[in-house]
Amino acid sequence: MENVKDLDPEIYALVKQEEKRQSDKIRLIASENYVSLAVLQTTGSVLTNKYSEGYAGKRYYEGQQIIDQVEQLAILRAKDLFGAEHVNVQPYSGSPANIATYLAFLNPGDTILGMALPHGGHLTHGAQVSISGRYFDAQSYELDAMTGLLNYDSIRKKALAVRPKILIAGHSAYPRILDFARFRAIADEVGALLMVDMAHFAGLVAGGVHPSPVPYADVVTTTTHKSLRGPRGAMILCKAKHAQAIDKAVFPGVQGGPHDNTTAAIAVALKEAASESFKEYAAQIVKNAKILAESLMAKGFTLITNGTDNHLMLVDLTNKNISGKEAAKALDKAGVVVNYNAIPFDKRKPFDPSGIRMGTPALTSRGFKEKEMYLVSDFIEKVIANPNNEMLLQQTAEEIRVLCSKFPAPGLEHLCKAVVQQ
Ligand code: DSN
Repeated sequence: MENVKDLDPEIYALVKQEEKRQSDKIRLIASENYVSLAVLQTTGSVLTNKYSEGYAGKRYYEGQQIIDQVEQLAILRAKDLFGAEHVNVQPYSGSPANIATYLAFLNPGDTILGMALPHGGHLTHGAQVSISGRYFDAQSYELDAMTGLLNYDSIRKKALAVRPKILIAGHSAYPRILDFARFRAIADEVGALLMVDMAHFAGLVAGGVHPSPVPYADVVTTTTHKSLRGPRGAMILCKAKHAQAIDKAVFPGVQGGPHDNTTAAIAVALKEAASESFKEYAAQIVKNAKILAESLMAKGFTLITNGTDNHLMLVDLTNKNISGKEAAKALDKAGVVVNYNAIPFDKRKPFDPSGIRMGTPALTSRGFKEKEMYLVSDFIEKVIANPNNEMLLQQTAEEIRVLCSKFPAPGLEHLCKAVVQQ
C-alpha cells in the first residue's frame, strides 16, 4: 500500500492498525471472515472504475466487453455451486437483496412473515425499525419458550392466521439447521412464496455440511462475505419463473450500477468455494463450533438450544451475573471479539442484552482446529469470571496474540512473523 502511505498517511495508518487488530485477536463474530488474497486483490482491482447499469448484453453504458464476461462467469459459478436456476449477483449486500425480493413480489402493506429479530431473525425480515417493517405488514414467528427451537407447528398456525405473501426462513443468530421441507409445506398451504435468507450458512451449504434451501425456496438470498468467504456483496438465487421479477427489482428497482470489482471477487470466491479444500473448511467450521459449544457448556455456560449444528452459538450469560455488553467489552480488551446479542425472550434491553453470539468461520479460515477451540473456551471462561481485572485482560490479550501468530490469516503473514521473532 505504498501509494496510500504517500498520499494519505492517516488512512494508511488506520488500515495498518486494522490489519494488526485482525491478526492479533480471536475473531468470533459469526458473520465475519478472512478472505483469500485472490479475493482481496480482485476487490481492489481496476474493475472498480466501471459503470455497468443493466445486465449482460443489455447495458446502459458502452465498454462492457469485459464486465459482461465477469458477471456471466459469476452467475455461472453460482448456478453450478448451488444448483440454482437463476442467479442475480448485483445486490450490494444482504439488506438490498432482501428489499429487492420484497419489491419483486409485494405491494406496500402486503404481509410478510419472518423470524422475530430478538429471536434470531434479521432486521430486514420485518423488524419495525427497518423498511421491511415500515412498508409491509410484518408479522413474526418466535422460538419455542421451552426448547429455544423453531416450532414448525406454531409457525404453521401463525401463517394460517396471517396469510403472508412471503414466508421468510433464515436467521442471523439461530444455532440449528432449518427444515426447509417444512417451510415449503407451510408456504404451499397458505399460498405464500418461500424466501430463504441463507446469508449466515451459505458457506456451509456450498461445502455440503448444511442442507440446501435452493430446491425448496422460490427465492434464496445470501450475502457473500460470511461463511462463504467472499467480498462484501450478495446474490439472489431463484427459480427461472421469478428471474425477470428479481432482475427488474434489483435494477432498476432498488439499485443503479453494480459494483463490478465486487462481482469479480464474488466469482473468485465461488471458484474457491467449489474446491475440495472448501468442503474441508466448511466441515471444520462446524466441528470447531461444536467443540467450542461443548467446552463452554462443560464450564457451566448456558447455550441457547444446548449447542449448535452450524457455525454459531448463542450464550445466555444470565447465570454468570454479567450482561452481554459487559462480557463483550471485557472479552474485546482480552483479545476475543464477539458481539452482544439478545437471547430469545430476553428480559434485558437490546442495547445491553443477556447474551453473546459467537461463530467459527473466521478462526477456521486461519487454521484453528479442535485443540485451539479448547484454548478459546479457556480464555472466555477466564475473562467472564474476571471482567474487571485489567491485568488479567492484558495478559490474556498477549497470550492470544502469541497463539494467533501461529495461525496467519491471508495477507497478514508478515505481522505473525514479527510476533514470532519478538
Ligand atoms: N449484521 C449481520 C450479522 O452480524 O449477522 C447480518 O447481516
